[in-house]
Amino acid sequence: MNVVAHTQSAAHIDAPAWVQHEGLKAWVAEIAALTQPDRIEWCDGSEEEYDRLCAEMVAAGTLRKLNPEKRPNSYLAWSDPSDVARVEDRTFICSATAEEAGPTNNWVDPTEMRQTLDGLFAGCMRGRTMYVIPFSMGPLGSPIAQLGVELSDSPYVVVNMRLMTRMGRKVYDVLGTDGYFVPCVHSVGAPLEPGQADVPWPCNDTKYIVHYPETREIWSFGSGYGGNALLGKKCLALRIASKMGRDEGWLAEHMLILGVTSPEGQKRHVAAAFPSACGKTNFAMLIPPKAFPGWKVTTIGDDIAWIKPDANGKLRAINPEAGYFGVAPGTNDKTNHNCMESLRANVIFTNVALTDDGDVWWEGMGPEPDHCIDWQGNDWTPGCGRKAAHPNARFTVSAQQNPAIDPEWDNPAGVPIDAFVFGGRRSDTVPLVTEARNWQEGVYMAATQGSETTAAAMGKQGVVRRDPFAMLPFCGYNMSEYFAHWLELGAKLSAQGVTLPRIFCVNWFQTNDEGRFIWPGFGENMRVLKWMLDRLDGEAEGNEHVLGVTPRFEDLSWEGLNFSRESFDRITHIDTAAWLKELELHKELFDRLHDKLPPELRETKQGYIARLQAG
Ligand code: SAT
Ligand code: MN
Repeated sequence: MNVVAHTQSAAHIDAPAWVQHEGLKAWVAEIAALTQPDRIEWCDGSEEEYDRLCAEMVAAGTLRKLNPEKRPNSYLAWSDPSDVARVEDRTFICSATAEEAGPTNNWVDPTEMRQTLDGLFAGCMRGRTMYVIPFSMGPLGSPIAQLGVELSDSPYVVVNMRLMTRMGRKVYDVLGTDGYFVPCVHSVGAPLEPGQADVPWPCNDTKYIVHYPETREIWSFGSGYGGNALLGKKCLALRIASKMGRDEGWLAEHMLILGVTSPEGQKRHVAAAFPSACGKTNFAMLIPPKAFPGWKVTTIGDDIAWIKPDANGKLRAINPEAGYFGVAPGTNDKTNHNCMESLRANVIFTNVALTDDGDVWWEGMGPEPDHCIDWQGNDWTPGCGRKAAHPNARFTVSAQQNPAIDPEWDNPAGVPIDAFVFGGRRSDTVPLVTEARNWQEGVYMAATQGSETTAAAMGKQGVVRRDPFAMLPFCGYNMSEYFAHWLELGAKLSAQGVTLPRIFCVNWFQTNDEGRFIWPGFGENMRVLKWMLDRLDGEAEGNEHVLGVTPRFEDLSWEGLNFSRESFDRITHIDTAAWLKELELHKELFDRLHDKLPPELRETKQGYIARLQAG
């Protein structure tokens, strides 16, 4: 049904009767006229559609069906080796001016970028199907949620979006005849000539991940992988939504959300931001140790939080996503039992290894197989010198498969946030946990958080990469204005008499002289989490120092864990000289952001320095 060649009218796109939105139809016709797909398919989000597309991708060699006895209803995709991760250097925030994008984002004048993209997208879907993918970020109809429609020529994107978002026909019920949606255009950038054979993972060496914050549009070209292609995730739910939040008085954050229920039944909610490789998914699915009988940790989200003040000013959060796109390597039954349970069936794996019995394997999953096929399709044996799974190999799975899913995870009203936690990976200086004295000092800590680069893992002094709020690659506007937004929101809510969430800063990653982690982490982080929650009730003591409050050894519960006072003192000690040096390093970040940097941050820094020097 070659319906679209140079069609300008909505009449020729064969929209099904359940699509009643004329604006959407006109936009689909416009994009089809530009990209010239052979066919248009209006996705309904049904299981039948999912199964059919997966079967088509198996036939095309894009997916392998895994052994149904080992991994029911699950698939494995191997990407092109050039298309394995987000491409930050090809990600652009095309606001009207460079200042609005700020010094931490790539910026190109929007007029110029539109010209470039018009050229790239012209005819780019020839020989392919354009899928119309309606989705909701957040519970359908929630006042915090947003709708989007992604037009993509990748069936892999369709099936992943069905797991990662609320996708399908039900979105049209909310959208109605004239509802607002964020338009997202995606192409792998690999048109096919008549008769030309396809490859298993089409993509293009030229890649653009482009955001127009003013018109709230997303255009992505050349990649079929993860956040480059599943446009609801980092593009919409963080870059575009952070800008919406600034304009409208709410927050779109790179945060997990978890619930903690005490044996007495009191429930608290925590939102936590960590840069990549800090065990975010593990923290979101934490299992309390045996010494905490009756305590329960439940997952609302593992990656993104949208947080809005309710009518009383209380900050309430939803997880805009409906699935997990998590890193597979390192995940196992000990590090994350709940995650492994989530992955038993109905999973799409990308770039992990295929075992001889038709299952999957990755580094750190468990015992090495004697033989498998690596993520590039080659034979792999232990000691061959290559990784079997790509280090950024992923699983895509519906959140509903998580045995620790929070009963409120889909509540349109969200959950009330009691505490924010910020963390990084630091081998020294930053203590296990610190409660900020107030909102402003908490914002300072979050703004200056960072992780050591891998040089540290090789035993050298690592270089700290600052990653403010873990938002560096995800803030859709000027990072300095983002800090100001956090400060203003806090000030506004305080002025209304609202009790703000407390802000804590954690570091699970201090190392000893042999370079080994001192703190056991994982489930044992429950001990720190409990201290934080007890602080909210005024039930936990701590040592107040120049940066805030940190527990003393006797302030944590140690039942069931053999951890020495000496080790604890080492990972909670405030080293004055190290902190003076650390604060000096923050200057680099502040200099880079100096244009619109809120003066409160420099004042906070001066306050810390003065207190440290006063000893
Ligand atoms: O590829 S994603 O952007 O979805 C995940 C990540 O890189 O953080
Ligand atoms: Mn993330």
